[in-house]
Amino acid sequence: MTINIGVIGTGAIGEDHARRITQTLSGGKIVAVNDVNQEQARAVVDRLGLDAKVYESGLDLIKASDVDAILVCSWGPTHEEFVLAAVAAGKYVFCEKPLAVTAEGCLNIVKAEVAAGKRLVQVGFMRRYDKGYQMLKQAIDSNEIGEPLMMHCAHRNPTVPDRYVTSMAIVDTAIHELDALRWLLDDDYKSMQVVYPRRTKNRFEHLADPQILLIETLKGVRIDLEIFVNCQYGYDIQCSVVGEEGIANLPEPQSLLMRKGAKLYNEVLMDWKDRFIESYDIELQDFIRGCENDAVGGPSSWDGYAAAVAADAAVAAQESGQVEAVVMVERPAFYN
Ligand code: NAI
Ligand code: ISE
Repeated sequence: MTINIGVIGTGAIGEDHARRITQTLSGGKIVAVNDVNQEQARAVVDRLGLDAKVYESGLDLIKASDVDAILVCSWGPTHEEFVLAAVAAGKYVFCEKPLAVTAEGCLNIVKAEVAAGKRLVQVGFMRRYDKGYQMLKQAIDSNEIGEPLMMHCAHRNPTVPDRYVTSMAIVDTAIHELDALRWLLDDDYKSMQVVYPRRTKNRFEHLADPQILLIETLKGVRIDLEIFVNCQYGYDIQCSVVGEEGIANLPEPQSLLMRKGAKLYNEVLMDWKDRFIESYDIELQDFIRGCENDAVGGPSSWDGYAAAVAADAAVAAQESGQVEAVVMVERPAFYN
């Protein structure tokens, strides 16, 4: 059985996902693509040698009778409309983060999916598929380090483009931790606060960088998350869980231990595409299997909503300098 897939947004991650579905994974075929930049869409079709129709409109692609499932890889503000259209068409949809740019938008998707009566949406929170994060979760769930008390995390990018503004440190970057940490701890958030260390000179004038997000969960776990998107030296993701009986640390990505020029060192990756390459492969293979078996799983619309509520509170905290409460609606039984 082959799942015919349409990709909306053929930029960096849209092209990468189309490549992995075509060259690495099994069970899926890209039959349709769309991008507001049509030349971009055509260039991706050519580069990857796809046998795919280029649509002028994402909504037409969703309606196409030969498209079974959709990947939404366009810019964040466009996600809600495309995901809602896919759900209305009864089609499976994998949506890159964020599910929608506001909690309200995510809730619209949650309501539409509940009304549809079955899981149709998988959100691209790929860290849940990363082996290192899964080992951390296993250590927590098996009580190997006792009850988690604190976490120390860092999300560092070498650089970001100048369109990147201060709120994106939360809604574009920390959103990965906002999902992964509640999943790791099986907990939800109570509050968010943001404090600003001395700013790096390697940033744009309009961007506060680095930032520290201070999080409290409902069970009382305290988390500090450094977000440093112009750190220069590499793409570096750190996560340390301090428990009552021990500490579990996210493993470093595998790399050669070098002895050279009187130094002993490991190289640091520079790109998120390389750091999480296996996780992206596994999450999308999981999505294709979910489509085949009529049982899409993985991070849900509810998880997209929970991360968005936390992000909204964190952005409010960036602006107010205060501790901001995280308040969610009641979780529909559908997602239990
Ligand atoms: P990008 O800018 O490279 O590509 C986005 C593409 O979407 C562009 O080609 C743009 O023309 C197209 N687009 C924008 N509006 C559209 C519309 N209404 N209809 C059709 N196409 C439209 O951006 P990138 O880095 O690929 O990010 C895309 C999404 O993926 C974002 O939501 C981003 O947050 C997410 N992302 C997720 C990552 C992860 O680690 N899971 C990594 C990078 C991005
Ligand atoms: C990007 O959109 C991603 O999702 C990456 O995983 C993240 O590390 C980066 O900060 C974002 O800009």
